[in-house]
Amino acid sequence: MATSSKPMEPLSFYDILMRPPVASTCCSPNPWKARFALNFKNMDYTTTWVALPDVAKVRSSLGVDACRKFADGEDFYTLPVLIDSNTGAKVGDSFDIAVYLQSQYPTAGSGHLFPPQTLDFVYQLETPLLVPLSTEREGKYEEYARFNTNVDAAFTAHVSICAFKLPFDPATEEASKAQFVQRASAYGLTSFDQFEVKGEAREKVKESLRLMLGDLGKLYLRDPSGPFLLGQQASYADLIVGGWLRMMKVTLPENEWEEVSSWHGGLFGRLYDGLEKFMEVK
Ligand SMILES: N[C@@H](CCC(=O)N[C@@H](CS)C(=O)NCC(=O)O)C(=O)O
Repeated sequence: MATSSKPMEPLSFYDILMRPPVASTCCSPNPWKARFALNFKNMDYTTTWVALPDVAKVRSSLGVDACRKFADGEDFYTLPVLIDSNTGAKVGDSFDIAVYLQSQYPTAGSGHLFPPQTLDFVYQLETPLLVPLSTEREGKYEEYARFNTNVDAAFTAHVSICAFKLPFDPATEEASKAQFVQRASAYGLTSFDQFEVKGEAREKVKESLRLMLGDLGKLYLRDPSGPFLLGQQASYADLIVGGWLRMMKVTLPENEWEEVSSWHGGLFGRLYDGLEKFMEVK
């Protein structure tokens, strides 16, 4: 805990800028997990919005090492980053941010982010991801860390139906799209239009998403009082899933989001609605 008599400085949170107004368009899943955690803990913080092509430059200038690598081993600079000037902490990974908030501000806001629970959701990737996920950390809250890795893999495997409708900021839209195309060039992509997944191919991804959500949903059926895994008590595990649901809500056509949120008895729609109390964009 910050124990000095000095008033607490607001924390600085860095997220990726999308098309204004950002409050309704920001949709990067990992920054969302961190925002959810900040709001859960009722922290005072400000957001710095970083243009997508500037993420590497900004993260480096903050002195925060990359926590992801491209398939060729090159550093992949990402957000979120959280800086806490009250303690001097600089944290550059959404999971680490939640762990930091829990250890530094244990009693703040809605309580413990990591209450003990079994999170045995396993997702087996059929093909390697375009950009590998961060390496799973060992140490505190391993059950949650494993869940985070599996949920990230499960949603990333279906993110192809989201990419085309990402609400890029117009000022850097062309540069952002060029960056995406360049990353996917190993798969033969040469233009952003090729990111659009249509027709039968889209239906196939949606069906696979429905099945994956059915598996994940089994964990939610253990406490049917819902909408969270532990019934009325939200935990960081719900916030992890919520980060990805938020991306889908923003990037899927409205009728498809309606479908996703109604699958499996409306489980994920209820979860999303339940998380709205932690969705304030500051
Ligand atoms: N393990 C990291 C992953 C962060 C990450 O992949 N962030 C994405 C947004 S969700 C990013 O910054 N992408 C930048 C880009 O695509 O250039 C975390 O949880 O913070």
